[in-house]
Amino acid sequence: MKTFYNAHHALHQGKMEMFRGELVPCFEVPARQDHVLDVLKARGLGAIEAAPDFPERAITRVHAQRYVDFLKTAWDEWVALDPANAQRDALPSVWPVRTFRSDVVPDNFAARMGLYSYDAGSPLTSGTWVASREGACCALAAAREVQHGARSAFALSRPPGHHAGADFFGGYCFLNNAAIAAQSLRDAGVSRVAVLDIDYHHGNGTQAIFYGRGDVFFASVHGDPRTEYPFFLGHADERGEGAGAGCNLNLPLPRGTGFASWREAMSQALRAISAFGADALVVSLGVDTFAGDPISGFGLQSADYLRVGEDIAAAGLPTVFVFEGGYAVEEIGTNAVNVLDGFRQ
Ligand code: SP5
Ligand code: ZN
Repeated sequence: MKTFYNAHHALHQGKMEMFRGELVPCFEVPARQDHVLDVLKARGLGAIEAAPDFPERAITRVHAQRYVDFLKTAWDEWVALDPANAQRDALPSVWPVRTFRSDVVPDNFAARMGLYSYDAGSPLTSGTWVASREGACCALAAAREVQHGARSAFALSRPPGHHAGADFFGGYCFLNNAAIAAQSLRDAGVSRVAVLDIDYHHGNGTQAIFYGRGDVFFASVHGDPRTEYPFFLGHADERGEGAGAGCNLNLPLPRGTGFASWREAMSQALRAISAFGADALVVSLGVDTFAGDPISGFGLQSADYLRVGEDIAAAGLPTVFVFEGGYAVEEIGTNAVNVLDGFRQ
């Protein structure tokens, strides 16, 4: 399987995220991608290439133009507020929740940070736009590979993507790489696309992007949002709306769930994807389901990820893997590559 990796990922390097009233060091660090790349090379899973460039319109098929324009200039605006800002990342601190308007774009930079985000855990840095844009290119290249007949391809990138919506960032995510890949497959003529999200956290951004559509099915296995991030979406009764009614499947599981129950839920998701009649599959591949993950609560072991890959392969669909979360940095390479290795058997 060919891998397209993000050659510019390290330009996005957040310093601190807000947690329980304190700024703590970011969990989403550059070493994550580097470790996966090292293991990929060591295990010889196929060609590894930097992503080619794609036009911005592939991104704005999924994301609002005004949001993309904001991301492009946000760092320069942040530094223009105060030259000392060059030494610290930008974090939002005010949001337009219920009863506020979001149709009028404020002039104030801090207000726009809030308009286009939903948490204070996702620092925007000097290289966020360049790294995120390159990540979208990785996803687009992997999708094109599959569209041209490959059985699978892997987009290895950070920052991750599945929490980013059409016009907001959050959950360490800025551009929704999985959604961009899925949309590019649709635009290339693939009639029905499914996204299987197996990151520990619900893929709220991906769900929201496709919620009203009947051409892209979204299925997710994740920590129950009653207790787990992102808290405000990901419940079982969210089944899609309008043309998308019945095209969204959430399988929330309690904190502490082990591989046997988790695997049964993923099988259920794969059966639903098969019943939908998908012609291609995009997998949001997070490995924060690992027992040793520092911010998550499932109990998967490294060897279990081989079975995960085998189960996905058994669906028999052309498959684009898109890297998402996973914060046990030492094991992240083994766990992610095990999925790809299991798939190829
Ligand atoms: C892509 C992805 O996996 N995003 C996850 C975003 C989670 N953000 C909230 C993290 C809360 C950190 N909790 C720290 C617990 C330390 N003991
Ligand atoms: Zn996650």
